[in-house]
Amino acid sequence: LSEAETTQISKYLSLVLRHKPEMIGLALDENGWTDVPTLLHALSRRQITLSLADLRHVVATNNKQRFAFNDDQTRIRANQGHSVEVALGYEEKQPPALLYHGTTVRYVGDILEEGLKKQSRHHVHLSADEATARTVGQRRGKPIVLGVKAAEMAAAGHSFYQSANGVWLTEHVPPAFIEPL
Ligand code: HQG
Repeated sequence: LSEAETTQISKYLSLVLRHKPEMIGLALDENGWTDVPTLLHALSRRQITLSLADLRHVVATNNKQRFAFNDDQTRIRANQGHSVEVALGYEEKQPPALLYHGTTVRYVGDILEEGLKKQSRHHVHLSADEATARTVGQRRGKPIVLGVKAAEMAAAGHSFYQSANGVWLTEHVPPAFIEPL
């Protein structure tokens, strides 16, 4: 596979494994997995002929590690970014005392009033360090970093999870646990 073909296949895989499996007649299980032979067959019916070695190459060389095989390599899924409902199996974890949320100054008024909401994602995203949070906030304008009293929240019964790439996740952060730094 050329680099261009590899990128093109990766984009197509993101589309079917995150958003529209039914487009090529696939189904994902509740954890987002689909069968590798079934995937290869479904692709070949759409004139995308890939060997198992090609698919392994696409997965291994992906710059953001967007896909993963299961242990015996019979199933594949996207690691994140789904719009279809899947449970990726994040484990509940005790958070540190303080986590950070990077946002932009124009959202702060609303956030302090109604808390941090997950908007279109599956969770509110929190960072373990201030610098990472600042980078996240910068995507949306003049950044500001808010502190989240995570250990206190956990003690009050809120669940926290950590993704494979280190992002902290929770359902909602009530205003009482948010402190401007
Ligand atoms: C804001 C990227 C008004 C919130 C990044 C944020 C991150 C509110 C925006 C990851 C609010 C949602 C997540 C409220 C929250 N009123 N605004 N009550 N509550 N907001 O993109 O945290 O490339 O869904 O502050 O690196 O910015 O996708 O979340 O500004 O890790 O892998 O609503 O996305 O990673 O924006 O970013 P987002 P986020 P990926």
